Amino acid sequence: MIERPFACIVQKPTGIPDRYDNHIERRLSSMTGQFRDHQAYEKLVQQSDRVIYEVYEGRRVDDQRELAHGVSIVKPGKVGDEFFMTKGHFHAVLETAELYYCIQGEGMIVMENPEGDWAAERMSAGVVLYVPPRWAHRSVNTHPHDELVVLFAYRGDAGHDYQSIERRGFRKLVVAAGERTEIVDNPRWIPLHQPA
Ligand code: PAN
Ligand code: ZN
Repeated sequence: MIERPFACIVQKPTGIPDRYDNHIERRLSSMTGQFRDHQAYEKLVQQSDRVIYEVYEGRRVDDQRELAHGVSIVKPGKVGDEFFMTKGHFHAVLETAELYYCIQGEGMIVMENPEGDWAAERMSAGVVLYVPPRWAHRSVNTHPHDELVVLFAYRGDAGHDYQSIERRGFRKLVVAAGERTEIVDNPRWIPLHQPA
């Protein structure tokens, strides 16, 4: 249990909280198979295996009374025409929700449920997004230069199921079409619940 109240400040312009317990860096090489242009992906990984997002977590307590919380920072950039993004996941305890608050930057949260319904919401400074129980979620940075900084909170014991997304991807991808952002079908997506 976290015994005492505490506050922290998300510093500007870095988006890094002035107190945190855990810092996670995810590099391009941890996203094998997720970007649709495999050649562009391999080339970029070989050129430089960049950090494409970071997470600063507050103390995580695996307890349903607590709220896991922190800040995720997705870097600007693309693999081919597809924007940098997080791995994305369902919660291991599927029936748990999450709240996002966009602090700075521009992007999109792409979501889907096990039945294959999907949704995408635009994020910019001040947007609050409620991700209901059962919906997988992924953050995508659509800005050409700025980082996407998002505060998150979810039930402490929710856990993460990354495997389902690693295996079949998200139904929708977010790509650049000139100056515009487009949501397109993922050619390798397979429904989680195939009809018998
Ligand atoms: C977020 C994510 C964070 C990083 O805190 O963990 O944005 O994305 P991945 O976990 O998909 O790598 C969250 O949704 N937590 O449950
Ligand atoms: Zn989550």
